[in-house]
Amino acid sequence: MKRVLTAVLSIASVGVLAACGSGPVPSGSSGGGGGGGQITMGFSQVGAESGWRTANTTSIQDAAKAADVNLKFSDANGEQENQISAIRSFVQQRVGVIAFSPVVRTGWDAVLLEAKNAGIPVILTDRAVDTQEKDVYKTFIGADFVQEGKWAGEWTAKEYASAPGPVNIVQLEGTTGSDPALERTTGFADAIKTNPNLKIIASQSGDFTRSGGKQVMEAFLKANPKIDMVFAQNDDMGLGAVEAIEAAGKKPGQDIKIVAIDATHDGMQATADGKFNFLVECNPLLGPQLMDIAKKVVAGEAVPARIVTKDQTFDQAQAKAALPDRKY
Ligand code: GZL
Repeated sequence: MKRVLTAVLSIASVGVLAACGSGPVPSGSSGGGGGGGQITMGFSQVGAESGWRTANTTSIQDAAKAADVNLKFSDANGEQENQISAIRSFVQQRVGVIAFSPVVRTGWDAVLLEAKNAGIPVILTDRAVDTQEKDVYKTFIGADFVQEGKWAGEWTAKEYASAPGPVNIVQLEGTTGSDPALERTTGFADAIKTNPNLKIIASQSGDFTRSGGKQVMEAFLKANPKIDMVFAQNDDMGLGAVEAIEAAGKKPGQDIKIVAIDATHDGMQATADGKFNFLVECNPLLGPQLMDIAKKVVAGEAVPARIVTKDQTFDQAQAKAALPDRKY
């Protein structure tokens, strides 16, 4: 059954929900926007670690061009200190709005306060932060990662409902401390609790990369004689696991089942080919929504505190049917 988690808040309902900010941003307070002129956006991107990230970057850059937003784009190569430096630089340049995908959840208070004190609004995209500071960002646009983990776990519980125990599962976690890794772990664990035969016998970060997934899976295979299934928190690590499983002389999708999250082209192809058994989408095409919200924020309009992007799931038949029309 194809499930679609519809957007909890659409842009159209902007007027309905209380803004999270402390009211309109004075449009004259920053050089890069407001007052009807072209908006300048400073964007700090995590890096280029996965197919998802590449698609996300392309979406943001294309959407900025289409929306006539002057985009200052910085790639942090996976390092939080690079993101903090980039945000500081955007503040010094007096951009009209700052947006970023935080590589990890914590450690942002100081730089977010600097942006707030400079009167420059901040938008979170893709990943959330943990902060006690009030009104340091206007909204968070991104998926519900707990739900994604739950869908993966619910499929697993169903797939092995009548299997004699124990069912040995290994988990390839995303970047340590990142919002998607923490929340997908939570969602998956909650969902598999329904079947006591399901055991996570090993769990380690592959840092959302294909090479990371392959290295960790090689170690799991050496240390665990019986592995029934892999929960890969993104396609790239799942594809790395496929390489390791095949190198060990086993059949991915058959001897060892694989459930993954992202649904990028390569993940969809692996699912269509039967090497992945179930796939949860995490839509990376956040660019158009980001530009629309940024214009509203710079204009001082109220925006929803949280915008959840919609996801869906794919089994092999659904992946085969969807592949020709996929945009990433
Ligand atoms: C999810 C995103 C994650 C993807 C990975 O929104 O932050 O980071 O699942 C990417 O592929 O590296």
